[in-house]
Amino acid sequence: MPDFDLAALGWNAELAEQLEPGLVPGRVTAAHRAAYDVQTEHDLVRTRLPGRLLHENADVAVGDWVALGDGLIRTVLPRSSALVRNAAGRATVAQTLAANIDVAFIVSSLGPDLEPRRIERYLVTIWESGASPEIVLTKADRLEDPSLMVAEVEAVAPGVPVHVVSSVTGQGLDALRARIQPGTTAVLVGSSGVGKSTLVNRFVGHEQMAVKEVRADDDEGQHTTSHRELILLPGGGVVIDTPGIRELQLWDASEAGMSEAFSDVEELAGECRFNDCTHTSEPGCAVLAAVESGALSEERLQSWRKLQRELRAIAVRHDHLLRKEETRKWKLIGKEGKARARRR
Ligand SMILES: Nc1nc2c(ncn2[C@@H]2O[C@H](COP(=O)(O)OP(=O)(O)OP(=O)(O)O)[C@@H](O)[C@H]2O)c(=O)[nH]1
Ligand SMILES: [Mg+2]
Ligand SMILES: [Zn+2]
Repeated sequence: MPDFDLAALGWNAELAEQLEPGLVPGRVTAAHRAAYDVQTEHDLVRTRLPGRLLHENADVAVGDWVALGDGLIRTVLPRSSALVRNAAGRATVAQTLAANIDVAFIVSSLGPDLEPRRIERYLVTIWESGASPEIVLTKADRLEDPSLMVAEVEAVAPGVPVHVVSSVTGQGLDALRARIQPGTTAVLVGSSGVGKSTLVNRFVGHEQMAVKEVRADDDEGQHTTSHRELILLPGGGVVIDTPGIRELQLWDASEAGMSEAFSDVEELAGECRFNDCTHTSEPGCAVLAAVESGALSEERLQSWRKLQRELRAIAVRHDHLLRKEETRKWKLIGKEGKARARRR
């Protein structure tokens, strides 16, 4: 008899098919510096990657389904979705924030820190991940009427549900909780101090996650949550709490994410008279016409351009790295070839 039903964490027949016989399946619930916590049918085990996978720079993230053998992670099962960013402070290194997620909540607090531009950036990455984005505006108790701010957020998130909640008064919490169905996984992302862990605690019913102590001058300072953690909620559904991130750097494969996140702008661009319209001064430009009429804000157009430029720059950097890697390989082959020639 298993002690723990993996189906509660989302284990299903499709995943079971991918499992090599003899290996033990489990889901990564926490990632530490060089160790992972994995929930199996019998235990919550602290494990790590064997040398071979470390050498291959295997990418293991919270939310991954893995197969254990002799207590070590032998394989990472194929992901249904993955939230990937360019690692902070690294030129071009992909970092998976969470894997196998169904819903990604972008958490932002209502108040002076609310930044539509930051939300746009999150949306690109989430649309790209394969999960559905939803926006959570917290600390509604601090405002008399959040409707203007909500409208501002809705304007940068076409087709994305927006929840207004308060962990203090309980406003909107039931509706939000209902979005995390049994067997599905949600991830909470957003700046530090916006109330992600407080939400998790409200859903769990006790202080599972440490939260920041209330201060008078509050908000977005020190990080409280230090590592990503996967939590099974009472009543079903899984949530991944993450440490606040200051800036989300796009990863290069965000093209599809861009067209989803900026579907309104791209739709307009499709109506321009010229196929190769640059939306700067061309006659018959539907994008410029929309800005003129006020249907599209100038800021959103600028933001679309800025993110596109960023993606192009990242693509160029990746090409460059790829070429360097190829040259290195060719040099190695060259050396081997010479050595072989000498032996002959
Ligand atoms: N007024 C008010 N304060 C809240 C609400 N939700 C959270 N807070 C407070 O905001 C502070 C930060 O909350 P946390 O839950 O630690 O924030 P976090 O997003 O998990 O932060 P990191 O772990 O650093 O990323 C705490 O002092 C909470 O008590 C809310 O709905 N209303
Ligand atoms: Mg936290
Ligand atoms: Zn145009």
